Amino acid sequence: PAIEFGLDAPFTVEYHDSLPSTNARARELPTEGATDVAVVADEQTGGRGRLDRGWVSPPGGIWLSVLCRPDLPPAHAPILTLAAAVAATETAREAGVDARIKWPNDLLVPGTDGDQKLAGILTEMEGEADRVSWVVIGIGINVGVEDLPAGATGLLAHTESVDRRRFVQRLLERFDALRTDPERVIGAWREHALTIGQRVRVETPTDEIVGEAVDVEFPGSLVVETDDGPIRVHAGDCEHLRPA
Ligand code: BT5
Repeated sequence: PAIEFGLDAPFTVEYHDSLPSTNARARELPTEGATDVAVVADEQTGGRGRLDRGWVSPPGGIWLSVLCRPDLPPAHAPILTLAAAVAATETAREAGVDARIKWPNDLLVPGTDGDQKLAGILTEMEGEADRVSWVVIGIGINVGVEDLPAGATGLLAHTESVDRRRFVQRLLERFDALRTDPERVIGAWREHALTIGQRVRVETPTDEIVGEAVDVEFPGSLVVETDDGPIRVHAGDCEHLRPA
């Protein structure tokens, strides 16, 4: 691995031209005793989404995984996914792209043909009952628009040029500031959310919840107002969220 990304970020940045998956690489690092490392690749050959879905990762995208060892119980770890979503959204918005957050982990850009997916986040962790041992937060942001699946968009569809190194730097700075500030994460998340106020249908492994998404609560649950009252859905339980 070449460590020559040249960033002065609050994380050690490990850059690769090509990897199967930056998350898979970052997951190897805890055994090497590392923390606060960001793994960046130009291309992924086996990019992963949630729930064994794939993530298309052509060259030139922003494929990034952050390894950290937060002092958190595993049940609170979803706040870090939200922190990453806020960091990515604010960085995209700074670059002139109208990114919004779809709960729990997607960045979308609203358009005339509907919302298009700009980015996704995959969080993986290991830990004991009361304390996380490590967390890897994988963030995939499309830059170019070629070779993407239907329904996807890239930063370059919405802005003239993207300095990926600077983008990663700004994203990591924001994530670093947010990771210990859950109140700001929830506040900023609400501000950028597309989901709040929508009628939604959430599929979980055991249930289908239909109602109005009214809020997000620490550590990242969606509050859905149903005919039977409010239901809190945990981020990890969401298989699909669709407009209802
Ligand atoms: C996600 O999963 O949205 C999480 C994606 C995380 C990717 C990053 S890249 C760096 C790190 N290393 C990895 O290996 N992964 C992380 P999910 O919500 O399950 O969405 C996956 C679905 O999005 C797929 O089933 C496709 O329908 C669609 N999809 C695949 N590639 C896409 C892309 N490049 N852009 C937009 N949508 C895509």
